[in-house]
Amino acid sequence: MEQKKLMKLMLIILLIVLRVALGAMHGATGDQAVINVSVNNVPPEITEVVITPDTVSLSPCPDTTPVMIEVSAVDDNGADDIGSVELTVLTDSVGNDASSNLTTSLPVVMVYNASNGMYEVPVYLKCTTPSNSYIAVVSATDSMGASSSANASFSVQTTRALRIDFSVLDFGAIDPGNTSIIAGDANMSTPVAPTIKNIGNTKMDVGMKIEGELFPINTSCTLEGTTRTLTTTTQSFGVSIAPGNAIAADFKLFVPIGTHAGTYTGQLIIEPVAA
Ligand SMILES: [Ca+2]
Ligand SMILES: [Ca+2]
Repeated sequence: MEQKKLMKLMLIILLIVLRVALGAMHGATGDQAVINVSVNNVPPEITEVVITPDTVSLSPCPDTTPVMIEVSAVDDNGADDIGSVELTVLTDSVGNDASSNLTTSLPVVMVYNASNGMYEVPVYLKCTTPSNSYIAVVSATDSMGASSSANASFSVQTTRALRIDFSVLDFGAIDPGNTSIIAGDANMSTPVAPTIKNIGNTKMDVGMKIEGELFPINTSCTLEGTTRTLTTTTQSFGVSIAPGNAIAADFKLFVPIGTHAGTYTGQLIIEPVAA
């Protein structure tokens, strides 16, 4: 019995102690302070610019040639703070504006590709883009208008190419001792009047030769005032045709006295050569 009384007494004492403790807590007084921080905006950073291919071989005119530009960019305010990534400038190796060689005007907005995490855009070079090295400048801008830029270079190789608008030179029926003339023009859509066009990206001269039975009948061609008698060996004319330009090709055929009656055919081979 004595032990039970003692237990009861201890329990009562414990409850009193607890109440006192709780009472003390209810009566506690604290204080408070405002936490303040301003997070700065930092501009995006372009970590990589990749141009593919870095050495471009142009397709002959009128085709254009694609060049892919890819950019990696980060922003310490979060990837979603990057508002836009653009191709802003294209210059040649000495810093002159070269954007007129593109089929689209600058700036060109680049598109985010989730599969490789890069911003990318294909641009198209005109067929007359000169052989040179070029610098592409790209710029990344964030939601607050802060931006940074970076660049990469690529080179364009020389493409020497020509096209003619005629598939046949028909000199007709001629008596021995006579001459037949086919006059050319500078219009690529008139095949009866032969035209040669430079469809490459560099100045070019023209080389010509003939093959077949036509030789040794005297056939000649005149380009820009220079006449060459055609043989089975390629000869150049010493002309300089600018990229995209077309010139007339005048042909003349002379049938010498003593030529047997019959049909004579040959093949005219025309190729671009360095001007
Ligand atoms: Ca930012
Ligand atoms: Ca023509």
